[in-house]
Amino acid sequence: MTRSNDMVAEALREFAELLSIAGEDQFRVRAYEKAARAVAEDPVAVDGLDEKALDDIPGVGSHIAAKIRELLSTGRIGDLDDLRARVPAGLRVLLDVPGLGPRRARQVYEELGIASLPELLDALHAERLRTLRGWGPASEENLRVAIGQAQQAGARMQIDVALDVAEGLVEGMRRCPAVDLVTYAGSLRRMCETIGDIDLLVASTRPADAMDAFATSPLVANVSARGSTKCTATTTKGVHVDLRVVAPQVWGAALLYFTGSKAHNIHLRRIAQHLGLKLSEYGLERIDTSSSVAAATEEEIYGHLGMPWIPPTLREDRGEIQAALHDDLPRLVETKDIRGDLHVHTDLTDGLASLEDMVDAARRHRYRYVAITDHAPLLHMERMTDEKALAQRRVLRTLQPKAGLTLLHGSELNIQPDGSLDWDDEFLAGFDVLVASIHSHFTMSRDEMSKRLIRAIEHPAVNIIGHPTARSIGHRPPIEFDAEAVFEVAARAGTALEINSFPDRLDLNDELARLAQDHGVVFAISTDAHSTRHLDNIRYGVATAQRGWIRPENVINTWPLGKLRTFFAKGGRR
Ligand code: DGT
Ligand code: CA
Ligand code: CA
Ligand code: ZN
Repeated sequence: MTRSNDMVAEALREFAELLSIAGEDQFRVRAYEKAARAVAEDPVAVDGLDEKALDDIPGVGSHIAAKIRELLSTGRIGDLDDLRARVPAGLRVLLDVPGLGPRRARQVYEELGIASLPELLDALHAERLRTLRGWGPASEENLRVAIGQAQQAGARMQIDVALDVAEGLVEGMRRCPAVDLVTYAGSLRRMCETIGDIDLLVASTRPADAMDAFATSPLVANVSARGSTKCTATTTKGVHVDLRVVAPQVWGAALLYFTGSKAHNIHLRRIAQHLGLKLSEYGLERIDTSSSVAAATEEEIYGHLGMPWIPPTLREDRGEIQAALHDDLPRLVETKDIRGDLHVHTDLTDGLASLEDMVDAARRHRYRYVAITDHAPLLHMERMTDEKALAQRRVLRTLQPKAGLTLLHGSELNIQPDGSLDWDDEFLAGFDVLVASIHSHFTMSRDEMSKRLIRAIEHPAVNIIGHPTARSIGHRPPIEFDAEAVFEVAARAGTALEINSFPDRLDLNDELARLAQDHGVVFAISTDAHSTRHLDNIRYGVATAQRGWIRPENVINTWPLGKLRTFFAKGGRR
């Protein structure tokens, strides 16, 4: 018998748990729990039933029957997506962890302040989860197994998980005397939005010693294959690693090869052939005499192919090779160009840290300015009010004299299905900066969705559209709209589009950002921080911008404050 019932029951249970996290009415929560049990225990397979028959299952009302029918025919429940989208960003990434579940995700978030996957994996590894109420060594082990199984199933990693592991491995290898050079290559060096496996590259004249150091590293759990220069292993956090050891004199050729992308490599090889050269992981050599032309550094190899060094974030064969040949590579925005974060939450709504702590953290980043943008009232579960917003503004003003950076008071508004926003125009005018985002109703016609976005973009108080496509990597597809039309309006209206740095968002993504830049759009690279640690995520937003060929002058938070304030005024006064 089919177990569509299990799938449905699971979704209903998640619905109940998210309603409970959102602080919704207990009757509604219990109605979903009851329906989940009823479906799980019903001997009849639900996937053959129509709405009427579903309604007849004891414990399932007409409202929930309609949701079940929606799930069975479309594979999703729109309201469940909305509910997931409304949970705090840091908690959201925990909800996606296999084997954790909403209740425990919230417990970990609230009691340990864990708001990212690397932090969760650290806690699991340090056996800190078992100290929580209701947990023990067995539940830690179950979680470890569930995460490991998901990884074996070919699931790609979030970039922050991969980078955390890779940086630990590189640091460890650097301490080994047999290691001359070490770095990570592959999709991680290109800063792709998700990572299949980590490719670690080492230059050494004593490969066996270097491989021993890797195999016995405390971060490596299990070596599955070992040759004389190649090794495949799994780390203690369940991450797959390919290690290659090469001679120092071919470092550049190997780094180029193993960084990829494959398409970039193939295009380079074609160019080499036209020049009578052969490019491989061992170097660039002449086809006729097989004598080596270059191998030690990437710069030399690119140089002999007639181009400057190409940054790894561009190596996707999306025009970077032609641009390099014409010495026309874009200057790319870098993390050091970023002067402030324009999307930050505090514990006034769903953040973990206080206003004071977030301001301190922004100062530690040596920012010149930071915008505090807590959620607005229409995201009901956050219970924002006019009074709370004004009180926060007063506190912000009292912190200003000793802050060491400019504190901007903002908010993250909710774009309604018709494009309208929270608060009236007079109240909105009191903010220094406003982000407007879509947090619900992700499925509308392309035409209606475009109108919705355009209305928000054209609002005179809106400065930035937050996470414009509202996607959640691996979970929710981007919303559909006429990108070119929307970008044209954004460019004309003086509304920036966000490149959200959250590892499961990266929104706009690289390709859309590039298209937007071509239409004259400017960007805010922001973290959407819900904890002090999240401010570090800026590197993922910057990398996404680089992959979209974004130049620093088109990123508003590289601008000095005066220019930024003029932009925020949108031609009027603010
Ligand atoms: P991933 O791991 O799926 O996120 O993506 P990559 O790009 O890290 O791919 P991976 O780990 O399979 O290989 C690492 C690099 O090695 C890849 O970016 C380019 C290079 N490479 C692998 N296989 C080939 C190949 O058949 N031809 C060429 N030209 N390069 C390859
Ligand atoms: Ca890889
Ligand atoms: Ca690999
Ligand atoms: Zn936000």
